[in-house]
Amino acid sequence: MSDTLEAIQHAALAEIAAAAESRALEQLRVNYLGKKGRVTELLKQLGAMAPDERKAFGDRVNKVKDLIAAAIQHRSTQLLQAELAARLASETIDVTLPGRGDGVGGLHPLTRTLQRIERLFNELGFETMDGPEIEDDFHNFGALNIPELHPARAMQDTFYVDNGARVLRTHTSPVQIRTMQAVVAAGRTPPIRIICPGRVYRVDSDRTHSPMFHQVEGLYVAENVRFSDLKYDLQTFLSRFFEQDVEALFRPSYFPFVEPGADVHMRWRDPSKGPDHPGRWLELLGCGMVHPKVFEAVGIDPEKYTGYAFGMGVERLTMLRYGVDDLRLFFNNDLRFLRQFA
Ligand code: 2U9
Repeated sequence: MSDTLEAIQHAALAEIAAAAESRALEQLRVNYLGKKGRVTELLKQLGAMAPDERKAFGDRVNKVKDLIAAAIQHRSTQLLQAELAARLASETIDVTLPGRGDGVGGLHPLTRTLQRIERLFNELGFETMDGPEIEDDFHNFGALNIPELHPARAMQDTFYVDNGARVLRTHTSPVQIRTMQAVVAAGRTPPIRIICPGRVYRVDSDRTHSPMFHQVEGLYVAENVRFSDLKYDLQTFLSRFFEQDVEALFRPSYFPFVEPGADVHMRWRDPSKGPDHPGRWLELLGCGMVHPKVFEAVGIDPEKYTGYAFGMGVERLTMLRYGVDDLRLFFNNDLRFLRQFA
């Protein structure tokens, strides 16, 4: 009997020491100490023994049982620590590796053009102003000499809000109206020299028109402002914007809010046709002398002050400067297009 007990103890301790993973150890616990384990089977023999023999043998078996249990516990701790160390070693991440998303981004081509136009006019003494994109009828149409039922309203069809009580502005001109009103209301007088960049809305959509686009409009009001001032300032702006001696042509045109009005064209040469080819006239923007009715609408005396105004489409100028032939590319958010300007 006692040989068997010693043999069991010896075998158990050797197998426990040799167990290479927690699962094998658990199997050993079942084999020796489980319900049908080898140590448990020995305890079952106690019933058939004489009382004095039973106590002595019971004590010995229990000691072996405790010994094996302690050995399993000890080995289990060792194995868990080793397994943890192995996992930590294999699952480490190298925090010094470079990250994947290291692109720096860039400004949208329209933003670049807007900032460029704004900077050039700021250098010519224009202050930047902005205003609401949802406007009332007076600021978008009435004050600009576009009465109800005027055909110019059809040309500037837009999106109506509040059952037609308000509109998405069709140009940034309401900002100039608001600025002049604010000057009058504050008891101040011209000169006023401002540019108004921003989003505008019209019912228009094709390769060169989008229902939302960007304008920069300018206004200069003072005593004795003349058409020649307008020509000089626009000529200066265009040459700086296109970084060349732009040859500009002012061709009479009609806008309700200016009189006289003009479209400005520049000579556009195709390099492949050589320097002697006359090129063609390309329309860039519109302008004119502020209509007296506009001054009357905001309470400025048209006998004392004159002014010029102009308006340009930012998408159009961006297309010309960068050679883009489809305006919708600006709004598709295709990185293959946008990256070229970053
Ligand atoms: C006030 C008085 C007059 C602004 C002007 C134009 C001519 C013009 C177009 C250019 C391309 C609009 O974006 S576009 O389609 N604009 O041709 N704009 S005069 O005249 C004003 C503005 C405000 C108070």
